[in-house]
Amino acid sequence: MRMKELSLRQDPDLRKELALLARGCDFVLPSRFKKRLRAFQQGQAQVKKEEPITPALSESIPKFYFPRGRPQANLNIDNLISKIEKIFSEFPNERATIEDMGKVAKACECPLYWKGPLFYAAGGERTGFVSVHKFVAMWRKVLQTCHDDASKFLHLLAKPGCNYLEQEDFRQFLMDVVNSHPGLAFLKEASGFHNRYVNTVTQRIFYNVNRSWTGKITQFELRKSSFLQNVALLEEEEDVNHLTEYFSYEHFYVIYCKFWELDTDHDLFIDQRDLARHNDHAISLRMIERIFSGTVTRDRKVKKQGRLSYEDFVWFLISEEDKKTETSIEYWFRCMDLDGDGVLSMYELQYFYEEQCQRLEAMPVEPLPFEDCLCQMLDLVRPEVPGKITLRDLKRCKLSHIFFDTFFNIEKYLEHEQKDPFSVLRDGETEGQEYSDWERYAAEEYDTLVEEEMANEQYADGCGSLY
Ligand SMILES: [Ca+2]
Ligand SMILES: [Ca+2]
Repeated sequence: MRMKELSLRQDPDLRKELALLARGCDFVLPSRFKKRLRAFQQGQAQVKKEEPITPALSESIPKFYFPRGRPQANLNIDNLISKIEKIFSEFPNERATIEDMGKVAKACECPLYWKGPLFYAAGGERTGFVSVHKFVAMWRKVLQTCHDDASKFLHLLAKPGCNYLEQEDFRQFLMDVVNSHPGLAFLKEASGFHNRYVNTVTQRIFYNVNRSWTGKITQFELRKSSFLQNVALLEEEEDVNHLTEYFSYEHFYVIYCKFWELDTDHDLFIDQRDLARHNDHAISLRMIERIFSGTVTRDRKVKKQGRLSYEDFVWFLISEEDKKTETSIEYWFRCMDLDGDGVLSMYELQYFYEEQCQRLEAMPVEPLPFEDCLCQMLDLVRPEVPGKITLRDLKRCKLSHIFFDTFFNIEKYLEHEQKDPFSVLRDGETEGQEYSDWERYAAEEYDTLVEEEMANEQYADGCGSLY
């Protein structure tokens, strides 16, 4: 019995799962782990009966599964509540408006910009204020049931009874940021842009946080991401442009202007011909077609109606300009995996390379024969199973951007070709890199757009007047 228990303990997979659970992760254990966990626990129980009790084994297994965070020891809820009641006593009729909620958030020991979610979770939207009783009842329940920031924030934003967040759940929170953050004060006059900014930030949240692509952010995903740290930073950082992961206005401006250029009739949708014009037709038509196939877009009508929404364009542009992130690698992998079997096979690579060859010949540049290109790429990716490139291989190789550009972006492919191989290898080392490819692109494009704007003051339509 002891041997069996030891071998389970040494099992690296199980240990990893246990470690994750011990940190309070919220996800369902695969059944094979459940079985092994049960066996492990039963093993422990029998050891207790059969063997002399040693101190280590006599302790019962501590609770390690905390779906709503690990409860804090000595948490005095009544103390916390009395602080909040004191703040409410300062307000007329002990009612707080949205403007008062900053003080309430601080009394709750929350980051300042939790004020919107706190207000709306206590029903403030209906009456325009929250009473002390309603607020305290709501917050007491949160304190009793949610034990860390991810769990509390999700509870505040989610629809009743839901344990995940969908895109619209972020709306009120983000609108409150737009309405009250000093770094976005200039947007006050331009209410038409509030929605666009909120939509863009929402897409960026899902792009970075919703690693499962389900459209539903779980507590586990929220906890693992940098999002709540960024929400906390909104309080200290007066310039939202420094928060480049989610909230940067400049990044929004770049994405929106890039879309505006392609969306010539400004109905907020683009078709394949519009998207093909991106970056001077750098992306192959076969790839453009794949983007409209429904494999990487949230809007279900993309394939049927042949048009891409602004929200889906946000995903496209970030993936196109930074092919080193996990989401981006998944994005392009999905596009290249024509039969969806989870492997890029030779015929799929050849399908995309054919068009690259035709385009090179038209330039005219003599293309590398497919076999030579294939050798180079296999050398670069070094797949675990020879000849079969998986998502895992591409994430591991650190040069996924070169791989993808070789197959569908003629301009970037030629750029990589002109670099010496050593600088390319250095490029692959993203760790320690000060700016991501996306940040660099957004900064350069923003400067260009502002210069253009200054050079042409008469350019007054659409996004022209909003930098
Ligand atoms: Ca259009
Ligand atoms: Ca495939």
